[in-house]
Amino acid sequence: EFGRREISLAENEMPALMALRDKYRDEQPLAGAKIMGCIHMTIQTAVLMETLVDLGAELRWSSCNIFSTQDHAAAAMAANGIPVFAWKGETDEEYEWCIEQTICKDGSPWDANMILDDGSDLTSMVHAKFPDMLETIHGVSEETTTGVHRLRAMADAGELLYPVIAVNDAETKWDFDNIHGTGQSTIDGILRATSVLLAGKNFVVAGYGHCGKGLAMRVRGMGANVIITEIDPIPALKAIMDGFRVMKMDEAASVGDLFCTATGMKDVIVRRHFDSMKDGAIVCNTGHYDCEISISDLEDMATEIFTIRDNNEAFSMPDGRRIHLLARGRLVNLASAEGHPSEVMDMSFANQFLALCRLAKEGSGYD
Ligand code: NRN
Repeated sequence: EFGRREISLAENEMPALMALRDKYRDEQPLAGAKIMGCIHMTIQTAVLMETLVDLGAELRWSSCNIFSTQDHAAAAMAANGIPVFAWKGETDEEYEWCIEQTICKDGSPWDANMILDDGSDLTSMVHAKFPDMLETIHGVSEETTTGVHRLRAMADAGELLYPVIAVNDAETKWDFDNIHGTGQSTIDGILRATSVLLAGKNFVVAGYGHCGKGLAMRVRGMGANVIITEIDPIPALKAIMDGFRVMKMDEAASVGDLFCTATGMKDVIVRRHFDSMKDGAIVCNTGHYDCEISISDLEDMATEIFTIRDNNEAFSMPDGRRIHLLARGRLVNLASAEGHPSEVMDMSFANQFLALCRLAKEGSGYD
């Protein structure tokens, strides 16, 4: 019931999806569409899922992160007869198992013909373990920056065997979701895990892409002194001209009170940075994968690790300093809060809907 109540609230905040339901109900553009979905199983995703079903699709669904499922959203989908394999706090093995359940029905691959992916873990698994399905899959609509990067790398290597619609690259997705969604939901995740004062603090944002820019803009609004770290001179110059201090992480590590990575790269914050951080420094990540902060370095250095509260662990250093890691370095906005608000996901998911309708219309001949 709780999930259904929140879904009905979200429907009022997602007018684009609701208008698309009305516009296309008679046409049933997704009749015959059998979609495997791998994206954060949130209330907003539930509204997208029920839109797809309303317009004809059959779904099997998992989340694309072990911590991002909102269980009441997943329960509402299950109660509505939609096969969903997702819960908050999956192990890495359970995560793989959940994705496999969306590929297989009763133990063998079903006749799925489309994919909705976020980060392209589902695409990777289908290509690696179920290559026979590739003939019947018209293509994938990919939600996020990291997923698009991975798919482009697969395509460049000649390994991508079906078409991709990069939903992330739609202006009405990245210029709103990545900037304004990430800005608000990342602060939300940090505050739920720490209740820390942001005003007056030195807040280091690693990466000045769309997500980093949105986060920097919002954190400045909370009164923090924002420092940007970058490896690319062009976004670094943009950050300077947007009025932020810019430095390398080697320098920022000793200045920051809070750190959040938004680079999509790996090993952005590593041992030598932890060595020079202040006592009580708070470190987190809002990128898709948990590779941006070196958890293994932090674990190797720590004399003691203990949980302060949900999504907030203190790592004690030999010299007595304590460093706080939020959500185990996994995307803090969805692991420690509820991801982006409905209004901005409405824009992203309207694009997802249109992309899936295009894949359904073009069918397997799509170039
Ligand atoms: N509430 C949400 N539901 C949500 N917040 C952010 N995202 C969400 N997906 C479902 C995704 C954004 O679109 C995470 C993706 O990585 C990002 O592109």
